[in-house]
Amino acid sequence: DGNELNAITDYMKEETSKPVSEEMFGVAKDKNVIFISLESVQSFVINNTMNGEEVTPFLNDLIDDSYYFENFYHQTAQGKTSDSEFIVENSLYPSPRGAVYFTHAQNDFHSLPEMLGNNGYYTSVFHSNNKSFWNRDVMYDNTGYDHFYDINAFEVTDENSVGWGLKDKEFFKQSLKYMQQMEKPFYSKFITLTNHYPFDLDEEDATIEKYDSNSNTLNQYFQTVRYTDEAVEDFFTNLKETGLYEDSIIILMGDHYGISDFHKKAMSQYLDTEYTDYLHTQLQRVPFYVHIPGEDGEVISKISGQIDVKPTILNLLGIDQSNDLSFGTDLFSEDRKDFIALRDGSFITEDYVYAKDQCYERETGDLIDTTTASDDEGEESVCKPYIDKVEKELGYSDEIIFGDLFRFYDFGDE
Ligand code: GP9
Ligand code: MN
Repeated sequence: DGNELNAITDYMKEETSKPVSEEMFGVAKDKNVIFISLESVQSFVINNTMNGEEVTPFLNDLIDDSYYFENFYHQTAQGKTSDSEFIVENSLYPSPRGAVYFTHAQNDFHSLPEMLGNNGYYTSVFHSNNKSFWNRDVMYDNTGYDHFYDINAFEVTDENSVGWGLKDKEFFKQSLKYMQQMEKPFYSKFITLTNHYPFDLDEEDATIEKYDSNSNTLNQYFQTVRYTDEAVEDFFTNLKETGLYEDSIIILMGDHYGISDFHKKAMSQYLDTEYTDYLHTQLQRVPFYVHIPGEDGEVISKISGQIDVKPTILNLLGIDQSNDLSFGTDLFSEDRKDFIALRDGSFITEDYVYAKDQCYERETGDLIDTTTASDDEGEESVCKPYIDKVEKELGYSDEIIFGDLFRFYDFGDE
C-alpha cells in the first residue's frame, strides 16, 4: 500500500540512489550506446590462459583503453539472461523465483529504454531468437523499446548456425546494415548466443584447444568464449569501418555464469585451488567494460554489480536522474553503497564475502566465522549487519515488483 511504498522510496532515496559522479556527467552526451551482452562470459577467463594460450586476446587488449571493472558481479537468478536485462535496465533485483520477464511483464517500470526515449534516443534490441523467448516481446514493449530485431531480422541457415542458433560473427555482421540506417542517437543492445551451454562449436570455428578435465562443458567453454571474443573483435573492426564507432560508446557485460558448481572438480583443477563457497561467490564475477573512443580508461577494482549499470549509463549520457529510484549507484561515483547483494542473500563488501552462513575475508578467502554458530562470548559476526541490510533491500525490491508499486509513484516525467 501507500505507506509501504513511502518506506521503500525513502530508503531508496537515502541509501541507494546516491549522488552521481559530476566528473563523468555527460562525457558521452548524445553519443550512441552499443551495449553488448556477452552470453555466459565470466571474469575468470579474462587475462587468463589455457594451455599457455590467452583465452580472450581481444577482450584482454580492450582493457587498455576502457574502464574495466574487475570486481563486477552478476546478480541474476532463475531468469538468467532476462534477469540480467531486467537488472541492468531497472536497477531492481530479479525475482527470487521465476523470471520477472514472465511473471510481472505488465508492471509499471521506469526503465532505461523509456528514459532514453524521453531524451531523444532510438532504442532497440538485437538478438537472434524467437521474440517470445523469455517473453521479451511483451517486456520490451512495456519498457519502451522502439524495436526488437529478433530472429526474423536475420538470415539464419544451417551453415551459419550452431547450438542455439545464429553464430555470433554472423549475428554482428548482419546487424550492421540496420545500424547504418538507424536514427541517431541510438541505444542498441546486442545479446550474443554462441557461448551458451552446452558450448557447442563447429570444428572450423575453433581457434583454441579444448581443455582437458572431467567436464566436457568446461573443456568446450574455452573454445566458445574465444569464438565470442573474435566475434566482438570483428564487430569493433566493422564499427570503425562504417564510421559508427566514433559517435558511440560501447559497453560490454557478461550476463551470468556459464560454468555452474556442478563442474566444481574441473574448475578447481583449472584454477588450481579448492572449491569453497568463497570461490563460488568470487566466480560470479563477470566482465564489465565502458569503452569510450578516445579515452584511456582504467582498471577499477571497487566492488560493483549489474544493479549499478542503469545509473552509470544515465550519468555518462548527461541525463538527470535525481527523480529516479534505483538500488544501484553510478559506478564512477565516490559515494557508493558498501555492499553488492546477490539474489540468494550472499553478498560482497570491500572487506568481506558472505555465502551460506560463512563469512570470509575478501582479499584472502580466509574464513572469519560461521554466522550461525553460537559464540561463547556472544559476539556477532562482522557479516551480521550486512546480512540484515541485504535481506531488507532484496525484500523491498520484491515488494515493488510483486505489488507493482511503481504504478503509485510519480517520477515527475512529462
Ligand atoms: C536466449 C538467450 C539465452 O534467447 O538469451 O538465454 P539464457 O538461457 O542464458 O537465459
Ligand atoms: Mn544467458
